[in-house]
Amino acid sequence: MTRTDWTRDELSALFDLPFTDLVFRAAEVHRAHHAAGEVQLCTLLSIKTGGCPEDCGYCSQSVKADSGLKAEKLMDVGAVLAAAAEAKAAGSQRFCMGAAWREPKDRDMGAVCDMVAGVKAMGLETCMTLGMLSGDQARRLKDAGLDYYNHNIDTSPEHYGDIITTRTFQERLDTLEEVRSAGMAVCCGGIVGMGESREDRVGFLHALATLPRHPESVPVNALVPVKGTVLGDMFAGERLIDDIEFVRTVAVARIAMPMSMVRLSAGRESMSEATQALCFMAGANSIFTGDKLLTTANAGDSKDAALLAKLGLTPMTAAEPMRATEAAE
Ligand code: SAM
Ligand code: DTB
Ligand code: SF4
Repeated sequence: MTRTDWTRDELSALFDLPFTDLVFRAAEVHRAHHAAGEVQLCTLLSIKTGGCPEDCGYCSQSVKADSGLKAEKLMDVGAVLAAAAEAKAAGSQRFCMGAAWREPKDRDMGAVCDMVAGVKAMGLETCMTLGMLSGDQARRLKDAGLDYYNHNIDTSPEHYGDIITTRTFQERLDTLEEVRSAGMAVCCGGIVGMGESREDRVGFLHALATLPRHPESVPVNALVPVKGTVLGDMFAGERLIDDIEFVRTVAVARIAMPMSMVRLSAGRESMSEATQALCFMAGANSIFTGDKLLTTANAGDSKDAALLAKLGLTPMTAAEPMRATEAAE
């Protein structure tokens, strides 16, 4: 039975373990619940870029950011499906579509649902991240064939207001509940390296690990400092998070949420191969592939293939079907 009653003290004690003990424990948990030699490959596409009314301090796509990004319209369904076909050909298992919206407008739902249905018909897992959802929108996405909805809590409840002021932590939880009620799997994680304390990282993982059901996917992003964003400018040229502390965060996520896929997400571009290898050792078993995340650069397929080959890891082919959900039942 997967535990959802973790205390902050317990997670804090895990963080405090000697590093090799922590990684060893995380590796044990990883091996007990997953094929430890396999890594899930996911591809991202920004289906609607820029011009977002929210003020997330890390994001290049906020209207408040001076990142030079030009606001675009929602992509055509055909162009999205062409990108999905490319991702599939490159070996990706999941196709994640992101839109720079506070929430989708009902007039966009038809096109968005067509995208979901088209990508699903190619045999890819479907994921979308469109901001807040109403219950009705969540059900429409589910009916169209959406497998996963990504909606990050980003940081601890206490630190949230320092990063984003245009919505509350509770509003994130409300959308997650709508996603669950509609019967979709949840992808929910956050960002480290935003000037948060160790306690905030504990609080962030605690919030995830005490949800009524653990998210099936937990993306752990390292802040990509984008010029013109509040956080990008604040931390320009600084080391955002110590590599060892990043690996600790991955390890604690793995131990606290044994069934979940833990995704080494944004920030891999600036991470050494050795740090990424430690993350895989500590239980990360999913990455974003391709040469672009949403608006910033990513490692690229050939670099990733070389890294996986060097480490003797293989791309996951069969979906791990909603493990965390099954375990909670
Ligand atoms: N607008 C939707 C929302 O915020 O829910 C979806 C798109 S948003 C770009 C998806 C996630 O990407 C954010 O929740 C955040 O965790 C992550 N993200 C955005 N910019 C980032 C950055 N510069 N570095 C690391 N992660 C970032
Ligand atoms: C997530 O946690 N990370 C992805 C995905 N979910 C949507 C997005 C990362 C974005 C990184 C910054 C950018 O490229 O704009
Ligand atoms: Fe908008 Fe999402 Fe970026 Fe926040 S993270 S500004 S909601 S696109």
